[in-house]
Amino acid sequence: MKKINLLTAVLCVFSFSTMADDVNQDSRAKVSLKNQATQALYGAELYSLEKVHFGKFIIRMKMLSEPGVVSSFFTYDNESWQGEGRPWREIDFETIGSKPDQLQTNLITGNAAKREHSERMTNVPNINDYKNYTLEWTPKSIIWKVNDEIVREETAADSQQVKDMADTPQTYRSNVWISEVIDWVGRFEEAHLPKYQVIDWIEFYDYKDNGSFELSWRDDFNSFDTKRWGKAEWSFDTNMVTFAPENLQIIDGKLVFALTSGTKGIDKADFLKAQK
Ligand SMILES: [Ca+2]
Repeated sequence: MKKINLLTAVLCVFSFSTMADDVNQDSRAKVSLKNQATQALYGAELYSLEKVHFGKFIIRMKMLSEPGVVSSFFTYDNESWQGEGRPWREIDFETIGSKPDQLQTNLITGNAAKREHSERMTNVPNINDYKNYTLEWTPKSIIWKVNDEIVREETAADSQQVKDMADTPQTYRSNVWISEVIDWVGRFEEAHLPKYQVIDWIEFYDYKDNGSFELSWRDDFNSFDTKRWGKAEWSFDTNMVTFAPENLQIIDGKLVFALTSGTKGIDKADFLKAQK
């Protein structure tokens, strides 16, 4: 009897640690209560037309930390969602609205049927203010910085995900949306809308074989460059908003992403008031 108890105890410890490693946005989505809305919700997504393979991004951005909301900049292999053995490839900066001022960094590999996550949370005070977000992606490492301070570093020596990420060129994207998964993002308050995420500028640096980065382009968003960017018009599983081109507009040299309820579009006066 004693032996059985000991065995049970060992198994419990083992399954607890396994479960802890597996708790992520996908596992939470299976058990969580869901956010509700009374009207259609709209968000915005910017996506690149080109792909890059390694490089450095610096994004001057006001993220949106708000219950229920995910605000992001990320790289993504566009074919990931299709599954059928295709790998999933994604590197994320995201706010997670469940707690104020939380930045989630994540690598997603595996495939659509079983995504591998490595979510990490970092406290970033006043995350709703402008900050510089830097992503450095090389064959050897992936580094996330906020205002030039490293908040996370993963190396190919220690992370299979960093090795896996190196095999596929990726697009780069930014979006703001509302997740139905309360256990992940918190309880959404429809009355808080409209809300805004803002990008002032983005720089991209090519990765050189000698390990250095070289400035390739900078976009100040004084106009919308249709040769570089597209505006999404779709949604996806667990996302309560539809991405609407009307909710992604340039206002006074800033790229504005709006979350709205009931109607699409950005009320410029409301946006400017919200920036004060
Ligand atoms: Ca600008």
